[in-house]
Amino acid sequence: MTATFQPDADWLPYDPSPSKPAYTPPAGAVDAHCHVFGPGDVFPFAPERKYTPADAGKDELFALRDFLGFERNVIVQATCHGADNRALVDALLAAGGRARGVATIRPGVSRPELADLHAAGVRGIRFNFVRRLADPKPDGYYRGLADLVAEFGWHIVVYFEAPDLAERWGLFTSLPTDVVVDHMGRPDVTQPVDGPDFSLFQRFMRENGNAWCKVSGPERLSRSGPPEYADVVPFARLLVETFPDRVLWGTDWPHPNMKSHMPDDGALVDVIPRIARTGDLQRRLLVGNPMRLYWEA
Ligand code: 0GY
Repeated sequence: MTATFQPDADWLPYDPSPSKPAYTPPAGAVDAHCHVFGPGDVFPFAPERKYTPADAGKDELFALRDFLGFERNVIVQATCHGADNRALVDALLAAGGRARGVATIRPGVSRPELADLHAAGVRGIRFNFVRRLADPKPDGYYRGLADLVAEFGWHIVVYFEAPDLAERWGLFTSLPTDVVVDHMGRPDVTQPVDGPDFSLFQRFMRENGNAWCKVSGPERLSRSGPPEYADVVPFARLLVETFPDRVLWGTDWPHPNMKSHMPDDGALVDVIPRIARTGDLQRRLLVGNPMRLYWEA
C-alpha cells in the first residue's frame, strides 16, 4: 500500500530554477550537507516526524549537483524519515559512488544492519538536539550509539542550537569518533564573532582536534538576508581561516523548515568565495576535507 502525504500548510518548497552561480567550484567539489525527502508514496515519512515536507527526491538532487558545478553529495538523513534510512540508501546506491550518507539509528540496531549501511555508503550518524526536530535524550543514549558506530570508523554529526553547546560540552568533547557540527553550531549572528557564544564554539574547535564544522546555513542564520547573507560571512570566514582542514560546506537543499524565504541555491554557492578567499582554502573546504572524511575513511 502506498501512503500519500500533504506537506505542512506553511511548507516552503525548494526553488526549482535556481540561478547559475558566478563562482565555479573546483573539480571534485562536494556538497556535504543535503537531504532527500521521499517521495513519500515510495519512502513514507516517519510517524513520529515533527514536520511533513514536500517531496524532494534523488533525481532532483543530482540534477542540482550538476547544475551548480559539484561532483559529489553527502546526504544527511532528514528527521522527517526518522530512523528509516531507505530513501537515503536508495539515493546512495543510485549515485554510483558519488554520494555518501549520514544515517539515523536507534538502540537495538544490529551489526549486520550497520554493515549494510556502510556498504551503501554511510559513514556517519547524526544526533539532533534541536527541540523542534527531535526529542533530546540523556547523554548515555548517544554514548551507546557512538560506541556502536566507532568500530566502523564512522563519525557523529551533531545539530544543536548555540546555547546547547555548554550543556552538552561533556558529551561532545568525549565522543570516541570525529564530531561534525552542523551550521557552525547555529550562532546568533547579531552577536560579535568574539562574543561569549561563538568564542565558546571556537574553543570547542580549538581544543578538540576531532571536531569539524559545516560553514553552511547562512539562509537559516542571517538577519540581513539574501542574496549576500552579509552578517553570516564573518562567522564562516573566521572558521575557514582558523580551521582550514576541519571545515565542510553544503547547500542544505531542499532547505527544510525555512520560513523567512526559500534560498536561491546559486546565490548560496556565490557565498563560498567570500568565506574561503583563496583557491587553496576553497579546495580544502570543498574537495580535500570532505574527501578525507567521507571517501578515504
Ligand atoms: C537542516 C536543518 C533542519 C532540518 C533537518 O533533518 C532535518 O529535519 O536537518 C532544520 O529544520 O533546521 O540542516 O536540514
